[in-house]
Amino acid sequence: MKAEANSGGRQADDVLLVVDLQNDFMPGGALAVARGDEVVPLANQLARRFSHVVLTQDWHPRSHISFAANHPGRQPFEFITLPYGEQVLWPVHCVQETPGAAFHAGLDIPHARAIIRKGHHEHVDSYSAFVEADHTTSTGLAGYLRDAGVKRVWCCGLATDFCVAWSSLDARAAGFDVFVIEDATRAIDLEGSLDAAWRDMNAAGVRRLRAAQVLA
Ligand code: VGL
Ligand code: ZN
Repeated sequence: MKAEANSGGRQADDVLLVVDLQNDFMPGGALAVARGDEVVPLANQLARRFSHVVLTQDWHPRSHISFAANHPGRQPFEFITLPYGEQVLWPVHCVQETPGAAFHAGLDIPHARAIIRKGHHEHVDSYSAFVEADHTTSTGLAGYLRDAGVKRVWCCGLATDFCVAWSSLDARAAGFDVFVIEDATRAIDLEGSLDAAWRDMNAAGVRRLRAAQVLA
């Protein structure tokens, strides 16, 4: 990192995107990510270096198409093909207004400016905070960030290989410089998904760095 990027407080053209630090993704949750809780204090620490922080929140209706329970005879972690492409079938998770969809109690980012809720359309999943899985429906986040003068998007949270990866790839596609703070993420790693995600992120020019480089 250049010294300039390590200068403590980040400027108006930076945003920290804190992805899905919700109870259902924590150990003991419905779609637990191993050691996902370890990311929470680090996200809090990182957030203190950014004046602009946006949180994302996976926010599904109970009838959501990504839930194996809504596909008779199917089990969690199977793959199916939907009109918009391949979809992993997940355990029921992050149902709107349930405790599992709430942010981890230790998340402490009072100055977060916006919360992007995603996956709220019954028939379309959305790992990405920018564009839903139909590759068409925008959440509005890119326009919001552009209007706020943001040029660089710094990502942390869960899960590295799903919502963090898809969000960072879409942030790149929207023209932002993108950084994934690797040790402030944890992965699901389903059938090689973590390696595939890093391959895609590297190919897209997403920069991979450690929290210490941001906090230095
Ligand atoms: C996520 C699977 C399903 C994530 C959300 O936050 O990475 N993964 N829904
Ligand atoms: Zn989900």
